[in-house]
Formats: sequence, C-alpha cells, structure tokens
Amino acid sequence: MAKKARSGASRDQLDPFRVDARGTTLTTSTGVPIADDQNSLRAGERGPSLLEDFALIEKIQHFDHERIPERVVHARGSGAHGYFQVYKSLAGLTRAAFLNDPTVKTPVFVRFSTVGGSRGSADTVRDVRGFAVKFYTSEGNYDLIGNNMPVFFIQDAIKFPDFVHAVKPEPHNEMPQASSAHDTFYDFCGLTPESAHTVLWLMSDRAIPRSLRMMEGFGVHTYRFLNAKGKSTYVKFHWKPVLGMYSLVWDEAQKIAGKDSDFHRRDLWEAIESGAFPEWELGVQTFDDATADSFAFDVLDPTKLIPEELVPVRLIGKMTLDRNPDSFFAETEQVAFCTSHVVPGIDFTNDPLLQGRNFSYQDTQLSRLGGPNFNQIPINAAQCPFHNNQRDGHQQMQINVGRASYEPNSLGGNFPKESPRGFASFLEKIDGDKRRVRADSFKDHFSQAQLFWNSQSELEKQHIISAFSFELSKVETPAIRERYVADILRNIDGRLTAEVAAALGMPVPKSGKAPAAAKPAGKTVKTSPALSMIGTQPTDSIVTRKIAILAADGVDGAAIAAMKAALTRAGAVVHVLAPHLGSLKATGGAVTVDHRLVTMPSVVYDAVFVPSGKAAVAALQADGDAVHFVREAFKHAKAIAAAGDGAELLRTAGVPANAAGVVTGGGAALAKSFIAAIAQHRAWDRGGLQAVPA
Ligand code: HDE
Repeated sequence: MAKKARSGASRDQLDPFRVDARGTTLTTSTGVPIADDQNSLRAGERGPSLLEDFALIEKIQHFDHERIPERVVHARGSGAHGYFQVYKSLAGLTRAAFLNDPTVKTPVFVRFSTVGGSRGSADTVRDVRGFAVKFYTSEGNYDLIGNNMPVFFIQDAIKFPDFVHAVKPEPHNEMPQASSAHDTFYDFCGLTPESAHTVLWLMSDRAIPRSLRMMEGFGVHTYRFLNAKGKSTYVKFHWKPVLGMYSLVWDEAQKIAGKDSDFHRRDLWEAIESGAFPEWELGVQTFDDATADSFAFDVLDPTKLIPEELVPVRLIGKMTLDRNPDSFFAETEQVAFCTSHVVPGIDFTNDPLLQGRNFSYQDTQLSRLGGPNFNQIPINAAQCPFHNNQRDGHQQMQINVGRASYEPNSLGGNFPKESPRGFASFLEKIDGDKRRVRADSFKDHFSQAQLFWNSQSELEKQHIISAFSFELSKVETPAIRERYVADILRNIDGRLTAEVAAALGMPVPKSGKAPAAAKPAGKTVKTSPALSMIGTQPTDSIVTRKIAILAADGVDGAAIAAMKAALTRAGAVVHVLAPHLGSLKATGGAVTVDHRLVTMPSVVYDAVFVPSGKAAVAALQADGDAVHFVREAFKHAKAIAAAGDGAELLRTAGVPANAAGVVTGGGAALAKSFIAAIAQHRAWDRGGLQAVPA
C-alpha cells in the first residue's frame, strides 16, 4: 500500500485514504460483490436492458459524473509532494512556526501550471507558469500561490475577468488554444498600459522553460512578516531552482507541443521517480516602511518588482519534491490553493490585486469542488488538528460529536476555544475616503518595462523581438497591431519598436499615446543583472539532462558503453535510439535500444551523440529521421558529439564539425568535451541558425 519514495515529512495525511485494490473482490460502491462485470441484465438473450440492473446503473452513473469543472485559469497543471526546511530560525522576523524551527520538515504539495490553456493543452506553450505551494504547517495550511514571473499584467482585481477573457481563446470560436498570440489579448493589452512590463516578461524566454524544475518562482505581491511582538516587516518571496534557470527555444517549444504535449509533466514525474529530486531555495527580500517609501515605485503595485540590487534576496530554506502523487485527480486536480490561507506570522498588504485574490480563490473552489467542505478533501486537509463550529454542507466527511456547535457554549465546556497564540492581523491604521481610485504612485507603467529590457543580454533582446514579431503577426486586425507598437512598445525602447514594426511591415510610429505619468523620483536601478537568465545560468552541471545516442546495427558497442558511463556519472539521463527496438548487433557487446528513433524527436533531448561503426553510420545516413534529428539539434544550438566515423552522419546533416558546441574525436577526451558543451546548455555563438532548414 505504501509508495516507494516516501516524503521526508514525518507523517502523511493521505495514508488513511489510499486504497489499494490488489487481491480484493470487485464490489459495488456499497460493497455488494459483483459476479459478472461483462454483461448487463437483459430480458432475454437479445432483449432490452433492465432498469433493475443496479450494477450497470451505478457504474454508468458514476462515470457520467467523473469530471469536475476545470480551473477557470491555470487548468493545466502537474503536482508533486515534498517538504520544506528552514535553514535557521527567522523568529526575529516572523512567528510562523514552520519558519522558526530548522529541525522541522514541513510537508508540502506543489502544483505547477500554465495559465491560459485548458486541462489537456500542451505544456510548452508560451505562457506564465503557476508555482503554487501548500505548506502543511503545525499551525495550519499556508498557501504561497505564485508564478514564475515576479510581476502581473494588471494592478486591480476588478480587471482580472477582463484580462482573462482577453487572453483565453476567443469566445466565438474558442481559438487559439493556450496562446496569447491573438487579437483580443493585444487589444486589451494595447489599451491597458499597466500590462506592458509583464507582457515583456511573457515575450522573454522565461515563458518557455526547459523544465518546471529549472524555473524561478515569485510570490509577486508584497506580504508582511509579523514577529511575536506584532512587528511587521515587508516581504517578497522568491523560489530559486538549485539546478539553475534554463529555457527552450521557441521553434523547439512549438514542436514539442505536438511531439510530446506532456513534456514538462513527464520531465517532473521522471526526475522524481529516478530519485533526482527537484529542489528550490526559498529567498526573501525583507524591508521596512522607510525603505518602501524610498523607492521610485509603490511596493503595493503588483506590476512592479524590487530589483535584487536594491534589496538582496536572502536564502532562508530549501524545498525538495520527492514523491509523485498516486492519483492525479484526487491530489493534483482537487488541491485547492487559496491566498487567504495564511498562518500566524504571515499577513497581507493592501495590494489591490492580492485583496481581490483573497476572495476569488476561496470562492472558485465552491463551484470547482462542489461545496464548502473542500478543505476536508484529503489533499487539502490540514495536518494539524482543526476544530470549529462549521457544520454540514455537501460532502461533509466529519461526524462531529456533542450538542454544542456554537460559541459561547456551556454544554461543551466552551470548546473549541480561542487561543492567545491564534492568528492576529497586523495593527494597521487605516484612515481614508471611500473612493474608486487608482493611486498616482501606480501610474508609471514603463520605467520597469525599460528596466527589464535594459537588463537583458543581446541574445535575450533578440528573442523578445522575435516573440513580439511572431505574436503580433498572428493578430488579424491591423489597428490592434499598430496600436500596440505605437502606444506600448514605443514607450519602452526605440530598437524594439523599429524591429517589431519592420517584421509587421508597418512604418515605425513617430507618435502614440504618451505615458500616463512622468518617471517618479525615488530609488531604483538602470539595469538589474539578476533579471537576465543567460547571465545567471550555471554552466558546470549536466545533472538530469537528457542525451540521445543515435545507433543502428553494426554500431561500436564499446564507444556507447564508455560515453554512457561518463554521461551517467555526470548525472545525465542517456537513451539509445535506433531504427528498431530490442537490441542492436554491435561490436564489443550487444546494445539495448531504449526507444525507436521515430518516436523520440531531437526536441525532447538536450544533446546528441553519434557513435562510430561503419554499417550503423551508413544506415543512419540513409534514414531521414536520423539526419533530421542531428540537423534539428544543431538548429536548436544543442551540443553534438560524434566518435570516429560517426562524424559522417554530421556531414550528411550539414553540421560543420568545427561549429561551436560540436565535438568529434574519441575516448575520454571526447566525453569530457561533450559534457562541457552540454553544461553550456546551448551553443548560442554557433551563428547562422536561422538558415538551418529543420
Ligand atoms: Fe490566480 N487564480 N488570480 N493569480 N492563480 C486561480 O484559483 C485570480 C494571480 C495563480 O495550481 C484560480 O483555484 C484573481 C496572480 C496560480 O491550483 C482563481 C487574480 C498570481 C493559480 C484565480 C489572480 C496568480 C491560480 C483558478 C487577480 C501570481 C493556480 C483556480 C486579482 C502571484 C493554483 C483556483 C493551482 C488560480 C484568481 C491573479 C497565480 C480563479 C482574481 C497575481 C499559480 O481563483
């Protein structure tokens, strides 16, 4: 009954609910044994089915109701269990119990998601990724529901339905699926300049991560830490992936969406099954009111980030994901995150987006999960005791004993009782006029878009230009394209505007809507190196990278064995791909084939190795899939290695042996240089990739 990889957490609330039917008798859901599950009850051998067939009716009826509404946003997601451990007590900043004791491993459930697509949509679409963490702490559940980008498209919750209607597939024909490249999105964003900063992030490589394990997470809003004395410190949360942050290239992401639409889900699942547990460090930026007031932006505005150069990120603990769910539906689908799930020591600020979220998440679960008892569903249930006077409702799972379900009471000794240690909100003085208003401090929409743009490397800027050009080319209404370039891009950067305008075949706009506010005074930075991915990537590890070895009958088995051993030692995952399954006739020992070449395209691998062996190389040269594999890996700037006459296949594929990231030769030296090339992630300085026909 127990699963193989156990969470490091001391206990698991799901255990009592796990059902293992091995060795059991088939029954109805009321426990009546079933003798025949092949045939329904009929009047006569060829006659009509009978209404009294309760086994048929129960089975079909349950099936008819298997689906629940998918999430209105973030419908596509993948989850995993694990634990979080703080490095040392943060008692000075917060009284949150799970952040006070470094010996405690707090169980977590994490769900990663895309935003716009429906539940079955592809993983690698250009989109923001959700990064939602449920901490089952000793003082209740804490949900940190963030994204892989630190800012959001809008400033006020009242605009969220508008934004989501604009980005989702268009209402008349439900197209396009899981893509922002369409008219309604750019119509809304062109008319809503506060979205400019986040749309820039969406056009960056952050929106096409290589792996869910290789992306950052952000709490986005400014929250509060409260210590035992009630002292408040502002806090921004960051998740930093231990493996570093890496992305796909756009052409590759689109192809994977067709070839393996579960790419990220599979990658997460396989890493955990193999014991390569994904890890993130939790970082915090903490600051006081005076610091907040000194910035050139408002810390309550969720379209703004706090540059790490102004307030450094302090790493306070580590999260490890070490167990896959048993049931996708029971766990990943039914998990209900709510921003209102906070614990003593963590509190909200007046960020108007956060305030609206605090209603929305709680509310949406009612229609998604069918009633007010969703917190009793095993994946949502607290792992500490919970007692109150809430009663009844659909799917009530608890049998509350006693007569008193009210407070105060004398019949039940006045239990459950309030506690002096209970949650207490920050004592904040509020004094203002009741008004529908957007603060002036929220009106500068372009300074941080410029900060992000200016912080990107040349290559990353090119990728952003290509992404905007791609997306806006898909917009059918010329006025919407033109407005976006004139009113938004023109206010960010001249080169960005000119190059996108050129791709759209429109003149570079000389005028457009002016920014609503002048650049405010206050502390900020001109560039923030931490905002560039390429500049911050580690280049010394190939752990969990997937490497393909292309082989056929007649291959040099010893060359494969040596390369495989070296790559595996370095932590990579190695697959032998060949024209047929089974094993290959090989010199130096038989070689087991992991996959047929036609089932595994180059886009799902990080690098490719072609071993020597005359007959094998000749067979691969005559195989269009093998030639395309190598050429496409080259186009996507991946590391390519060839041993001995394996280099012939590279020649057939038009891959120059002296190009960056291409290594040839043999023996230990080849393995070493191949590993070094893979660790670079991509050979960006390869050049001429646009011209590669693959
Ligand atoms: Fe969400 N969001 N959101 N969102 N969001 C939901 O809640 C909403 C926002 C985020 O894996 C919904 O349970 C409003 C920001 C994630 O289950 C819904 C506003 C951020 C997930 C909802 C926002 C997020 C959601 C849909 C603006 C990053 C997936 C299903 C006021 C900090 C959680 C659900 C999971 C899901 C509302 C803005 C992240 C409808 C009203 C900002 C990661 O309640």
